[in-house]
Amino acid sequence: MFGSLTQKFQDLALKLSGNKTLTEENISEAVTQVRLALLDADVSYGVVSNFIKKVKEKAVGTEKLKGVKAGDQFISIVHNELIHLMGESESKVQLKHTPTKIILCGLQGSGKTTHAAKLAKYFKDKYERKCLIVALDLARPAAVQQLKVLGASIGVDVFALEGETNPVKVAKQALKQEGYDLILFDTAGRLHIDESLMKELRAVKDLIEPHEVIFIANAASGQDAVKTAKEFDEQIGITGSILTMLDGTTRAGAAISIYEVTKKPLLFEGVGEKVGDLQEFNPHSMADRILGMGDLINLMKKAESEINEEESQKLEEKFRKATFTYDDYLKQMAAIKRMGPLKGILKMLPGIGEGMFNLEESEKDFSKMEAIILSMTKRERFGLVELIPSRKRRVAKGSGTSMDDVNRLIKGFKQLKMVAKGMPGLKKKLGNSGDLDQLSKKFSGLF
Ligand SMILES: Nc1nc2c(ncn2[C@@H]2O[C@H](COP(=O)(O)OP(=O)(O)OP(=O)(O)O)[C@@H](O)[C@H]2O)c(=O)[nH]1
Ligand SMILES: [Mg+2]
Repeated sequence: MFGSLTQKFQDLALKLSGNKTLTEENISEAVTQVRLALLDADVSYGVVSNFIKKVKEKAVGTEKLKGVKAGDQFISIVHNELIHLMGESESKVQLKHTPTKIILCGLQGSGKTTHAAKLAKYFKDKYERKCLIVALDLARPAAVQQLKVLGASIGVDVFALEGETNPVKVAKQALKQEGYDLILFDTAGRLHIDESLMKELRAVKDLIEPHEVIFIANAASGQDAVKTAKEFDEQIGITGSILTMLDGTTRAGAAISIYEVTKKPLLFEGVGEKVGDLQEFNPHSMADRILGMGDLINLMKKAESEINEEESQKLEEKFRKATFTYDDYLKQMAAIKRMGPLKGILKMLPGIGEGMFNLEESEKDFSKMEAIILSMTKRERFGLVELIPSRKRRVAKGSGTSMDDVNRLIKGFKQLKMVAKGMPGLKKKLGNSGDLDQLSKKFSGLF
């Protein structure tokens, strides 16, 4: 997501690592690089200047910590400031009212309709709320249809008035619907902000008296998203934002500056076209990702719901005793597979990223993998005998796969074993962020 930015920050830490202390002189190049990296990622000039000023003050004014490399300390200061820039703590949509009324607004194609469905699914699945989505985008006939299809796919009711052209009238009828805990209003978008759109939104907002007005920001549009957020906030009054299209963009600018500009919390991030592709926004986790630390927090949340605590502990033990077997490998791959598309999940892990092993292929070939492991003898599965070529040929034949497949599986197994063994280093890498012990414990338990 933030590929080039991440690489730049990692290079910086390396360059500074030879220094004993941070001084105005030795950080000047690093500071310039941070400035360029942020500008390159489309963060606005004003936000960058402010950010740099704070980083400089902290870096020069902070006493160097014993045992911490100067480069790491500098990155840690940048990390903290990034968190600060994105709002410090995780913000949640409050569901105190019945019904809680939420308006989604934003420019055309920013993801309003899709995110109305994603939010409904999220509140339904996670908080068991009965949701209604109201179609207030009457400009395009296809918009109502799009919502109905989405609603049906997640089992959520959609309210629409066929033939009606005034969104205020639709909203009025929708508010009379009873039995819902949460009502989400999907509004029309425009290519640019114009007076008629703002007028329509103000009228709708006055009638609905919403608890939240969420701005849907297309992160791929960089600084434009930030300018638009500011404009919507000034004209309509927003209560928070959702960053969408984060899966497709390399310009992190919007992500970084919307909070700074509106002072309204970033609530969620949209990371794909499917209704399940929604994550809670967490400034710590986003800062980790920007600096290339992987996305532990999100991974942990997914892992927590999918991986059984007892099982993780057993596996952790196995790793320590180096008795991790092909059977365990299969079990873990199955657990990871349950968590969602492999690629998305494993990319979040520090040190794995892309390229280490072909994740998409692994997912596609999961059943192949299962067949290969089940074709091994018990001794082979427990790693008691070396898988020499004649054994590999037998396994390939028995599982209806090729030697290449078998070799790939062995390679993946060995790599995973290696990554898992390196896990204690993870704790050090992450410094002192939050529930670290628990996180790294869970993390190593994953494999
Ligand atoms: N990759 C990716 N695509 C997304 C995401 N959110 C939405 N989309 C896609 O973006 C396109 C536009 O999304 P919509 O939800 O229709 O956008 P909208 O704001 O309702 O658009 P209008 O109603 O025309 O103003 C659709 O093709 C969605 O599938 C996301 O987080 N990532
Ligand atoms: Mg729409």
